[in-house]
Amino acid sequence: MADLWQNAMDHAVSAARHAGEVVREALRDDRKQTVMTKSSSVDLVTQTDQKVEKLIIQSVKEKFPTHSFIGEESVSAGEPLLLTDAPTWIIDPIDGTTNFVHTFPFIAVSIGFSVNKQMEFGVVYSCLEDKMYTARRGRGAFCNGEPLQVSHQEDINQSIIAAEFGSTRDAETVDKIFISLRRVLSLPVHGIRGAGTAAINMCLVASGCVEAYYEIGIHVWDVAAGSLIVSEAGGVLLDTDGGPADLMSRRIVAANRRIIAERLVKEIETFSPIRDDAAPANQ
Ligand code: LIP
Repeated sequence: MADLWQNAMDHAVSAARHAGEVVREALRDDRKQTVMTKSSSVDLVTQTDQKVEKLIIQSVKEKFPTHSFIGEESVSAGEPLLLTDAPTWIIDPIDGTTNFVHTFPFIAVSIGFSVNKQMEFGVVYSCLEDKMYTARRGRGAFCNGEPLQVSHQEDINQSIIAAEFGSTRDAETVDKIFISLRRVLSLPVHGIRGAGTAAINMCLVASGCVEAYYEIGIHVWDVAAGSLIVSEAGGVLLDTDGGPADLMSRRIVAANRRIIAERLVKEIETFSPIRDDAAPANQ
């Protein structure tokens, strides 16, 4: 069976690389992308998101016809968001769609793969950096074939933390986001950064570039692949309430060390978006 998952991972890398070519070509095309919105006026989607997801799923179905899929744009179009024990591809065709629309240069294709609800491999391709991040369960994490190792820093006051503002703009949520940011900044930390894509933020943790990343409001497709890349690079994953990470909870803390993760959790004003496995279709 391990050979089969390796075959599947090799296909995921090839599909992500091809998807990256489609993304770069779309960026070079002067014709204005039609930008649509989903859950809010700032939750963006384009035809390229939809085209890339279709290309990935179609290519996988040809090789692995019995496998299941959870794709951001398929779910948005009404497909059920159901993670079963079946081999399941968890796909964000363009993680950082807002970056894509504004040509802000951090755009990722994220492909996670789970069996029996356990991540078996994760692939994140940072299209404009040409960085292919990969991890297979129990076999380490890599960027363009070079091993990844999280930072050894254990003092949060000597750390950089990645955070995002998300795409929810109601006053209550915005207030909680800023309460967390103010508390973290005032620890103090060396800095707060955000790539604008959960997947690349998690790869930055895995690469040792930042000590931790947290966010509330992400979806399973944003973090599935990155979660394995972080853990295989020696990092830890928690829920923002300090409990065990739950990829369906829409909350994540990814850190280099548990001491950093637990210290960060103390500063986060956590809240509970509707879970991915509880949301009606088209959410
Ligand atoms: C994005 C996430 C990011 C979050 C954005 C958006 P998308 O995913 O990667 O962490 O802050 O609001 O959800 O929508 O670009 O695939």
